[in-house]
Amino acid sequence: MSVTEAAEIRTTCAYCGVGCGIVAEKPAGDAEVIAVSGDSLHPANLGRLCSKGSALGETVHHENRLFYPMVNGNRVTWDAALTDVVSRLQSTIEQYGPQSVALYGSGQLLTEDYYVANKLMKGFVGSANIDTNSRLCMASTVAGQKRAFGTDTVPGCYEDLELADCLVLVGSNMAWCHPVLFQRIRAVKQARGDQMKVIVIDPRRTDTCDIADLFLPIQPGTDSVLFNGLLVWLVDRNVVDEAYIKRHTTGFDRSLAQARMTSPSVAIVATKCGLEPDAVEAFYRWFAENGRSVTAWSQGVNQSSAGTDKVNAILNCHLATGRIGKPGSTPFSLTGQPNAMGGREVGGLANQLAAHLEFNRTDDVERVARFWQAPNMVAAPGLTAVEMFDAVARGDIRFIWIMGTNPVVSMPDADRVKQALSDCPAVVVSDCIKNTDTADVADILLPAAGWSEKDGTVTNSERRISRQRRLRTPVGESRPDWAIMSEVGRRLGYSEAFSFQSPVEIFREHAALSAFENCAGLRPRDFHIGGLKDISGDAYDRLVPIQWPVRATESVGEARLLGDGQFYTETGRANFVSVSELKADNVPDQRYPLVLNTGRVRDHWHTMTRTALAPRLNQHRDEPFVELHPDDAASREIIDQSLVVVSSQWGQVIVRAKVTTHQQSGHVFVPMHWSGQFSRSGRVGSVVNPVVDPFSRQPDSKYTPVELRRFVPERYGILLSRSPVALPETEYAVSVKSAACYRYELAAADDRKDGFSAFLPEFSAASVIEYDDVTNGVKRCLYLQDGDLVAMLFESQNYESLIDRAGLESAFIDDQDMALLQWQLLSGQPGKGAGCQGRQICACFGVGENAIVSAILKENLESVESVGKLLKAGTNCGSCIPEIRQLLASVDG
Ligand SMILES: Nc1nc2c(c(=O)[nH]1)N[C@H]1C(S)=C(S)[C@@H](COP(=O)(O)OP(=O)(O)OC[C@H]3O[C@@H](n4cnc5c(=O)[nH]c(N)nc54)[C@H](O)[C@@H]3O)O[C@H]1N2
Ligand SMILES: Nc1nc2c(c(=O)[nH]1)N[C@H]1C(S)=C(S)[C@@H](COP(=O)(O)OP(=O)(O)OC[C@H]3O[C@@H](n4cnc5c(=O)[nH]c(N)nc54)[C@H](O)[C@@H]3O)O[C@H]1N2
Ligand code: SF4
Ligand SMILES: [Mo]
Repeated sequence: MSVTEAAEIRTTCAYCGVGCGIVAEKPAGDAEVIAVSGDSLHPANLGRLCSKGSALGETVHHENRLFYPMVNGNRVTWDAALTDVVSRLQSTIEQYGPQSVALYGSGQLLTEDYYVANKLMKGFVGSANIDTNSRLCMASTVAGQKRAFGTDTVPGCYEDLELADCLVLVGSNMAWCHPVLFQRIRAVKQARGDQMKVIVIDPRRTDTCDIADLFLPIQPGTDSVLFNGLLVWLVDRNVVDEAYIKRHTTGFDRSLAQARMTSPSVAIVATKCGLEPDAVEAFYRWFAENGRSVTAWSQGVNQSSAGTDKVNAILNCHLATGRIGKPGSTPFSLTGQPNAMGGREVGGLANQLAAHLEFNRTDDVERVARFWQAPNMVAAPGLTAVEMFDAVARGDIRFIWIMGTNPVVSMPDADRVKQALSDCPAVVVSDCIKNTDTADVADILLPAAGWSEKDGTVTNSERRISRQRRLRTPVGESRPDWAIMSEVGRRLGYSEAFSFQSPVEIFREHAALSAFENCAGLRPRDFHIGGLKDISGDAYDRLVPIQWPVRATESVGEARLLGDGQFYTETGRANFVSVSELKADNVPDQRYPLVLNTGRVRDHWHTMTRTALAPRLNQHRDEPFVELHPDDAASREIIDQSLVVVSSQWGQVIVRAKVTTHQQSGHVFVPMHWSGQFSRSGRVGSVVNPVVDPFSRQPDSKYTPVELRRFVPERYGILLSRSPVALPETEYAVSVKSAACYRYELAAADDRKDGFSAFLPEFSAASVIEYDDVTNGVKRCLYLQDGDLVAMLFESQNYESLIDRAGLESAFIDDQDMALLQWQLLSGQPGKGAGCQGRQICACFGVGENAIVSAILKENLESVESVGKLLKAGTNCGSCIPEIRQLLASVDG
């Protein structure tokens, strides 16, 4: 029996770079829910899953799927759509040259998709304008590692984070963004206690601090000063490995001299970074004392106008101590997307060639051209993401194909990106989802097969290649991305180069290229999976997770690299890179005095095209928000839960205030997730500045000067509807899918007499029962069709007087006694059912804040374990343990 015929299929999670293995039950026929569990055999997760991974099977149903190709909003055949793509591509190139076309891809494509995209553009279309959302994500790490190691190598593996005696987490909210890896570390930390020091460096107190011995609430952007200070400290206390520096590196003296300029003493570092000197010293001491030190980082480092320098400031400290690629002793970059690493292997960025070959290395361009037999091989790098959309805005790029990413939401200065795409003569979007902010401005929509429907490979943060396996046939007419691009390649006349009929054929070619002229005499390359270049279809089917390099057929992969001090530079030595201080040209001023930081929440994935389909993932944070310090709130008369306008010179959003001391005064945080599909005015990309790092060209999504002001509506509303409705065109509108219905949170600036019902054309045919409750100023409306409740609308001038949402939602759950329901609703009683559960804490078992607090009070619970025993909360994926701990503390206090 082949792997895909089995009742259970092993595959890989669609979300983060931890790359957890999943066991999925093969769905019967057209089933819209797939049962998934953690794969106990997968080395990344050993059976664990986080809240998002556990809910993956609930996001594969047909809601909002793009079933067939569309041109200008009309359904067409595949043949017509591809004819259109090819003719627009060819005529654009004929008229304006290959530089006038571009492809913008994604770290969520499979390696096989990505390989074909890169080959098509760089070898055959003849344009290096292929960049990906990894530019917004990993580019600074790629640039920093190349500067230091001569290649983009992640030297360590997950086990190193467990083995470390000193674990430094910089700009990483691992508890929410790499939750299973965080659970692994938590388990070790619990067992080892003080033997293992964990340091978290982040401007805000995140849930990751839950396992921290030391939290450094750093001033944003100043990480280089802190790590330069560490280098100085290590040298002054003789903790550096002089033999290693001498034998394996260059540039040490210059970098040290530079570090002494920015960071001469702990006192000066503390002042510049906004930290307590004692805390800085404790960090330095722990790093110095523990040979087994790992520094792991993510977007607080990469997404910065000084991102590449931050990476090198970190790498300098590891080079100085020889702590590279050794057990429990290494720098470690956490990749974000499931295949961010795979994208780097195939050369998905505009300044890379495939298989870690380089534009600026002798003969590499010619080498790739020869391997591909490419007629139009590019010779120089193309435009990077921000430059690419600028070129679209200028009209220099006139054809763009966007695949597996949603730039109208995720790019900085996103309104400009939206406008540029609206004006662009040819925009092709490949996505599984029909309505996204980017699909809305496309001319041609191509339906892509989704996670459960396609075969291929992905590579996680620790270089581990895992199979994603198809669980069922693609829905509608959707096709895998590699197949769509191969067909375009053939239609362009390159039938042999794009003759791929299955992913394994692409994988073999990719593996062969990695080994092509990759040997000692020719300056070898780190990325080598030549051992897999002749893999059979059957072996590919059964491939077990393996860490590259895989140089020989019998190889089992390598957990660690660079441990021998041999690097991939011209000289074989690693480079220290001199790092100066961030000179931002874009700092807060009187008009925009606050710093906007953006990032992620626990249960949503990026632009929410998939996570918003799972009711349980919508409960943890259900509306776009801004977190701000009580002082910043007070000085602007902003109260918790009120609506706030966050504005910058680029744009504005309206979001709900969350006043918290976890945020420092002067900084605010807004999640990146809410798009125009789920909110009228929560798309924060429109506020974010488009400044980029000079080396990596990665935008700085963590630092935009903004101002906040109150938004005081005349009227608030909640609409609950059995089926989804178009987002009402009011100033504030947010949709939330719950288990029983769709909820819309509304607010409007004008107090029209007819209220929100004017915005709801969907219910014009329904019969309406209205009740104006003058005692508390709430107007209630029930919409009935054929005696069935289809929607309820509650409106008031006072937000607080709108009643409990969870109670109301339960009115849609089962067959209702309509008379009783009408009485309950019109009299302001919540419907029967769960009652108010409060904020959802545990997404796995659906346990709300109120249930946990009342259990803590009633049963005198004192530990996370006792809450778990009673309510099951926190006992599956563990992502909510920090929040349970906070509830225990708050009840206790
Ligand atoms: N739940 C969830 N998980 C995800 C994703 C998701 O969308 N949702 N996306 C995945 C992807 S693609 C990525 S790239 C990763 C991102 O994973 P992370 O990088 O962990 O997540 P972010 O929230 O973007 O930012 C991390 C932290 O950087 C901090 N920070 C901001 N400025 C600075 C600074 O100047 N210095 C320091 N030291 N810290 C700073 C922020 O306050 C934030 O807490 O997550 C992956 N995992
Ligand atoms: N303000 C702010 N902006 C940010 C960030 C931030 O921290 N702050 N982080 C940045 C980072 S690190 C990242 S990685 C980006 C992520 O941002 P995006 O990549 O724009 O976000 P996603 O929602 O993941 O978009 C993926 C799209 O691909 C579709 N899709 C899923 N599977 C497939 C498939 O197999 N084929 C095809 N063709 N389509 C598919 C999904 O439906 C979705 O529309 O955002 C960046 N933007
Ligand atoms: S940590 Fe969660 S989101 Fe990331 S791969 Fe594992 S299950 Fe998926
Ligand atoms: Mo990312």
